[in-house]
Amino acid sequence: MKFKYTNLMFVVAYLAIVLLSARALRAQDSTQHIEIAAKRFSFTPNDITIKKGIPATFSLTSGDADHSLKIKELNVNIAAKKGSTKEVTFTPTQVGTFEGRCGTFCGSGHGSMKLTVHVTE
Ligand SMILES: [Cu+2]
Repeated sequence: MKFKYTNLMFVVAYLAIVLLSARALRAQDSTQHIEIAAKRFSFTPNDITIKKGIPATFSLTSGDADHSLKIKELNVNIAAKKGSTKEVTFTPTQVGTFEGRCGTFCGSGHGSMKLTVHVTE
């Protein structure tokens, strides 16, 4: 039987597409990266939704002063000095709505410096 080069190329191309899309899907699912800017007296964004069971990286950048972010139930506690960025990676294990607060006294409005994290299925 005559070897059909074009058929082989078709099979190779098909397998490459299948493998690459599987890898792209995995990469998409592998980490949720959230950048959070802290300044007196708010976080931006202040309403974040992440998925349960998928690692999340929170990257906190402090602008005008030292700030931190504490979310007790999610075991998040990161402090970023003025002008710097700190990261934490964690995997949420429970669905719910959780409150995060600034844990570093940063002035008169410090107590109102909050954000909300929703963990969904
Ligand atoms: Cu503060």
